[in-house]
Amino acid sequence: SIERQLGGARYVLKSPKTLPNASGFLWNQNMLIQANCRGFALAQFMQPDAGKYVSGPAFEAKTFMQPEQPYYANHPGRFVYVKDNADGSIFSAPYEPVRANLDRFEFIPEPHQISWISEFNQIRLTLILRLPTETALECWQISVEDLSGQVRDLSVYPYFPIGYRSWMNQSGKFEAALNAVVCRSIEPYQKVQDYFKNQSLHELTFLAADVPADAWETSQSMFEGEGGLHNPSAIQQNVLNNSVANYATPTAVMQFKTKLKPNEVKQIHLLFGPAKDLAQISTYKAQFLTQGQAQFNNRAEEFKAYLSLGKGVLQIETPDSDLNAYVNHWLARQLYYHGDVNRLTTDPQTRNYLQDNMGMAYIKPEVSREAFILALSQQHVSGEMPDGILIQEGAELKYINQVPHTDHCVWLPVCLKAYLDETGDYELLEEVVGYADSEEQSIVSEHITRAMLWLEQSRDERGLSYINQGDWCDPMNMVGYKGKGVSAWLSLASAYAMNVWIDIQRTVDPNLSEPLQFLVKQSVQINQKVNQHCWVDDRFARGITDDGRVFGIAQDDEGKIFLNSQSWALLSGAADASQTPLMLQAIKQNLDTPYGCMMLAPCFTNMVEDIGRVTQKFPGTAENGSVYNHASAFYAYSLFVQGESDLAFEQLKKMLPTDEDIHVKGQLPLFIPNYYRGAYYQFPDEAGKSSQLFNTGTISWFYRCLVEQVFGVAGCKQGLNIAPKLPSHWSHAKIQREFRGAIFNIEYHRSNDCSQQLVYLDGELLKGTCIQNIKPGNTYQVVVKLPI
Ligand code: CEZ
Repeated sequence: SIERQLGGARYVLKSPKTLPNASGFLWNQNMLIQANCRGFALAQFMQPDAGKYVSGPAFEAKTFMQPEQPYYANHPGRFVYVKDNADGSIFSAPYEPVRANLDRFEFIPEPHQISWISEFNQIRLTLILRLPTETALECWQISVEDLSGQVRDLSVYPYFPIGYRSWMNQSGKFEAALNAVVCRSIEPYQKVQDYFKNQSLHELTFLAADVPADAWETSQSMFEGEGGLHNPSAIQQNVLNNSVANYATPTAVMQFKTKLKPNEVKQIHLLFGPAKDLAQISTYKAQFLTQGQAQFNNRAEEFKAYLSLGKGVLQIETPDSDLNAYVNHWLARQLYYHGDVNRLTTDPQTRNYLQDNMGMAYIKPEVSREAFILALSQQHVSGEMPDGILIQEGAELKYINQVPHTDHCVWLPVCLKAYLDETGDYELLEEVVGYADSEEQSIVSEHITRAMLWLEQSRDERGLSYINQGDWCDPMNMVGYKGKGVSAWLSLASAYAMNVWIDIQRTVDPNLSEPLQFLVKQSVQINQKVNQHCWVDDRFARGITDDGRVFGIAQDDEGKIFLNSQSWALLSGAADASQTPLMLQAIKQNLDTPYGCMMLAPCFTNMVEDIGRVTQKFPGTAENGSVYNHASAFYAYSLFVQGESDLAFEQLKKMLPTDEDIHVKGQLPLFIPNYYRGAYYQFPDEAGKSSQLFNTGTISWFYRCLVEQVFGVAGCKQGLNIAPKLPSHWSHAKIQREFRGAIFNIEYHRSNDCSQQLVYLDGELLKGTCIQNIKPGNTYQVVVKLPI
């Protein structure tokens, strides 16, 4: 029931029941929408903070995009009812709310649009959703087609529920001059200052059509009547009631009476979204709705043009068709989404901002450059980085960014390394940038050295890093809230970050300055201290609590092993040759599942008051022992660096749904989700299920692993370094790699006639592994021979 078309550029899901939560997502500069195969949808737009323009029937929390969103009958969605006026039979597209037994169903997510085909009773309804590239607005095309060869007399009713918007003031009515249902609400508030703040909000939600509506309904309860969503009373009537919703839950429904000649197709175009006032709706209509299909098609062309600016630097042809499909059509897109609109927040978490921009180095490096500078301009003179980066005027640190986390400095050199490799832009290190809390200015290098020194100092008497109320693991908030607890992971990550920074600095000048020489010693010392205090039996513990309890060890009841401590010990050099196999064995035994490695195990089933909120999450979800792909990506990266390439590749592959496990994961391979359910041994029934959430730091690391490790085409200061780590079962592969303005067509072959890697550049054997003197605009042919 799932078909991959165009090499993976298109998927067709042929039943609304096999993967009921499968979804696609579209975004632009001001909005984001995730729509699932059955018609349910979640959308956000910027005003300037992320807000919603429709709600569920109950009041909702407002934080970030949630994993595993539960859908229910009244959940926001975009639906179209169709009634055959001759016999009164009804169905709805795509599938909800009527859930009729359709003769044909197709959910077709593509990079630039999402569409659905539903057939019932010899009527075909095709819905297509597109977005403009800037405006927070949904553009819909509804096509109704007769398949019976008879004259048909139909009523078509788009039903776009608006939901419970406000306990202060909400209403809905049809504005004839606009041919639109317009619903109004007032954002509930109590503080007088919020009245002034709320002036920027777009408090109208409208549905406008290019075909005059014959009738409409704006009250949810009038629409449903006694029939309910499966068979709404309003639709059982000949014409809708044209009611007004005065302080009642509003909805947007229109009726279009349509006579079709045999095999005729008719189209209706709709705009749906938030607006400030009626004038704006009329501007939108002029801009997006007056020329019917031609204008609708422009949306596709524009969106494709937008996506092509984010196409990345890698196209692949490998023996693995699942990997090819994802990498060639979806990976860069998911990365571009993160890097271009920063997950639609105004204060991205610093670690997310830096890692998303690490990925952006492969897409639009000039954007990464600006992002690093902006982040550093918000650094404190002490070297400390803030919890979030304010990327818009007037933005403030909200939600999780008001909780002090201690890892943000780590990401500076780690992410910068990928950027420097990709661009060779070492001038960035010389840029002068200010600080948040002083008039002082210094060059980027000095900023980062200070960040490293801050990490060095933020350690206790044992030499381990304070965790405060969290590190990379957001909800690990009670290990160190009394000011004493330490994080083994952060200690290791600090040592690794220092090492990366020292290497970068050595490339610039082999004679290290005094602070850098100091850091060389300290990173060695940190590794020693972690070994001394946190190595227990066959693993590195996760930390030591405020009261001195070492946790994340076999002696614990739950949370006996944490993946991140092991991965980063491999990266930092803390693990020696005798420890590594022990750790890998412990991971295999405790954490490995068919869907990837769990982040910790066994998952916590009870609150642990000296670890914190993470232990309250449901076992197997998110940080409490899911297969948290971001952590799996760290693990994969650390394995590549260790030379465990096959095991590393396996981690990457498990992130993608394949024919074997797509029904367990419940998601199409259009994006890598932030997690798959873990708790493999504790809750086996749910294990493997996708969170359906496409916001994740995984993507940048996945891309980096492919470029730098699998295909071994990372840049260095002098040029392009060829050092592939192809999975051993691949005998060949082909890629196209764009790099510093040139194109490299690279073929890899395993062959009997070589005992070590041989690189041929335009037919000539290359001395060493680095291709130098690259001329932008040139195309190079490269053959890489690898031993079997
Ligand atoms: O968010 C992510 C963060 O955006 O969790 C990661 C962290 O490194 C990322 O920066 C691991 O903790 O508050 C919470 O409980 C959660 O931790 C969320 O913030 C979490 C969600 O999974 C959203 O992606």
